Amino acid sequence: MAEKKFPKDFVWGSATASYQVEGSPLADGAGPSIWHRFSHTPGTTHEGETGDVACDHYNRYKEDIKLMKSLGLKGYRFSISWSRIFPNGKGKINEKGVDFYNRVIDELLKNEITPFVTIYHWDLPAALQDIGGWTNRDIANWFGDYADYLFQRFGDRVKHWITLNEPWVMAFIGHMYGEHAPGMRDIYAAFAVAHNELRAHSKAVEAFRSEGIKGKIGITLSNGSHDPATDSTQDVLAARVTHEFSNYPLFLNPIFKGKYPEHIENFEKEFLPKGYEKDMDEIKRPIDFVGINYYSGDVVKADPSSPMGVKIMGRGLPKTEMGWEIYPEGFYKILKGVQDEYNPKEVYVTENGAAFDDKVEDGAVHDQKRIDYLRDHISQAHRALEDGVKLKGYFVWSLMDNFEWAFGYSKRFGITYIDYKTQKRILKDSAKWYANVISKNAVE
Ligand code: IFM
Repeated sequence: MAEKKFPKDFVWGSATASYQVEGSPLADGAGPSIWHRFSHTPGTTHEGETGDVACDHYNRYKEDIKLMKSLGLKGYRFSISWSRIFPNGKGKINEKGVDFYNRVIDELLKNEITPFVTIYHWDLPAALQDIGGWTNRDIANWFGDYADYLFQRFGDRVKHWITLNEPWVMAFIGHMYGEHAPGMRDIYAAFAVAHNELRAHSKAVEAFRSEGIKGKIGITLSNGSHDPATDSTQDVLAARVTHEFSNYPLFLNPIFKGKYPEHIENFEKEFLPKGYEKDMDEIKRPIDFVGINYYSGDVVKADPSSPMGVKIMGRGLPKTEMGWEIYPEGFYKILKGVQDEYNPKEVYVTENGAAFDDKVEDGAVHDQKRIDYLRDHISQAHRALEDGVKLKGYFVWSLMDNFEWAFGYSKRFGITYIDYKTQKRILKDSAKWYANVISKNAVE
């Protein structure tokens, strides 16, 4: 089989997020986040599971970084918990929270692993939720100040910054479908949140530039490949609307072009906050890279009887444990689409991976399905690279099994298995396979 080589400086990494791995959410003076509050509310997560312990990464980060080193990882993407730094979201600073991330960053650098920091991965300080959270326009300033503070404290060593992780999920799963914190069900609130996320992102980029940080800043967006179920004009339009609404265009169109995508303005304008047009000039601001998360693909049919006018269907392909169809070609389409539509200076795959029902057998985890998934997706990333996508790195989701939000610990995405009873880490076969990809800088 032919070997697909990657460029010499390609960043092979893995990703995690604070609430999903750290545990000890209230340790050393940290304030509660909305995920702490939500997961402690009965009926919100699988079997009432919470991030109280998670992977105990807060205490075991050294061991985990050693593990990364043993795999040859070049980069590690992790997020900072806002309420460890500002327990109330603003005002009083918690030095012990700053110390924790200083220790993580220094340990990574000591091991020659480049830190990629996500400023926000869904764990808003609960104190800010009490004053409206992401629906409050003031959040753009709260977030801008928080980000600015991170640049001041960590910007000497962290050169890659991601403002927000998957703002679509936070806006719509958290505020329209109510399945994530803060558990709201209000379409107007969801669109207001999406708009405020863009404003907040812009404030952080502005602060980054004015601090003069010698580094790069971008945003990470969630994506699925949504193809028309048939060639009919209606299905083609339904797929396009779905793409513009739930993929990168909803955020990149404002950031790169200063306006919402065409079909959002055509069909969903009524949901956007009044006077939103006045903010668009400020939202349009150059960024250094785009982060793409991709897991799955589906097909879309026009369906006037459904609330959004579309019906999302499968192709009958094999699924992961999440029930998501495995469609590697869609990964290529998303990467190529982002380059063709917005021509970003750089693109990183900030998440890609799969949950499977892993079992430990004689101390090993033979996760061949995950190896197949990763090989097929990395091959499509290579194809995108060859076709002109300015792809600079790939981060597997996830370094280790972790708290999968409302699914608790029932879904395992890691290339490392976590025995939650003992906190023992076991490298799955996919981790060893990935280490081999990294050392060869190639996939077969
Ligand atoms: O676990 C999540 C992550 O927090 C954000 N992107 C998708 C992953 C898998 O669902």
